[in-house]
Amino acid sequence: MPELSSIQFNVVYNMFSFTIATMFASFAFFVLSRQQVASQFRPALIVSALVVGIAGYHYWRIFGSWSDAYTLTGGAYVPTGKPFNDAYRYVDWLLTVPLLLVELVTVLKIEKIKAGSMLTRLVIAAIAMIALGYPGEVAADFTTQAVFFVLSCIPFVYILVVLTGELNKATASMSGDVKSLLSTTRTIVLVTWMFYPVAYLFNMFDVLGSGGEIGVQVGYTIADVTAKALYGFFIYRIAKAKSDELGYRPDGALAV
Ligand SMILES: *C/C=C(C)/C=C/C=C(C)/C=C/C1=C(C)CCCC1(C)C
Repeated sequence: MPELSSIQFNVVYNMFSFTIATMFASFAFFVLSRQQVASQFRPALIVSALVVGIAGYHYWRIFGSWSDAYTLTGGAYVPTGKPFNDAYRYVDWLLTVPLLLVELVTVLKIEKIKAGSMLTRLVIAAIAMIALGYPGEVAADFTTQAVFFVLSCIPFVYILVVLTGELNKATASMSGDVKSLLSTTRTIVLVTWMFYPVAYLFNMFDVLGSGGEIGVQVGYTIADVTAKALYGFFIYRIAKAKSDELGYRPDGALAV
């Protein structure tokens, strides 16, 4: 592990801290706004809450691991010898990526049988993508990093192709607010998921210095906040717009 300047160490430290706050605040929001949507959309909000709850916990552990991995000596952050644990992130993805797919399929209103088999294929591809990414993430040599990058991109491209197709179909079949919200959600998914392989490349090509460590941590953190919390908020808005269309009124609200 390379030595870090004070700025490098603190950028990552503060971003982890901000992410913990965002994930736990989002957890409270998704739990508390359940009553704002009709009952058939509540499972999607519960899944959103699970995703940010799991991620908040893992960021707490990642934050601790980062603090333990360095110590301030003579104005620079030097490695303490305790390795920074990358595995928290990959374990987090193994749990949260399938849940994010469940969230999306739940609000898309695809026939039950078709949704089930599609979800199974997507989840298998997601697990393959993450499992193939990990050996490259922890490898120190360029060749290993590049080989596992390419392997992981195969299921990744499959997921993007399937999701884009389904989202385009679903968007075309909807109207009004739901349509425009769904089209924004599609953009959020496609752009934020692209961020992960890009952050991985930051590491491979040592972007932002210090062996690529800073670039990759900053990239994954921004991607996680948008792919989990912001995305969850759009899922909530889709559920709310669909509930409004159905004439649902939250308890105690005036029917106007
Ligand atoms: C909440 C976490 C999410 C949405 C994580 C998504 C992760 C990816 C799309 C990761 C993709 C990768 C590649 C396509 C190649 C390099 C290795 C990975 C695992 C970073």
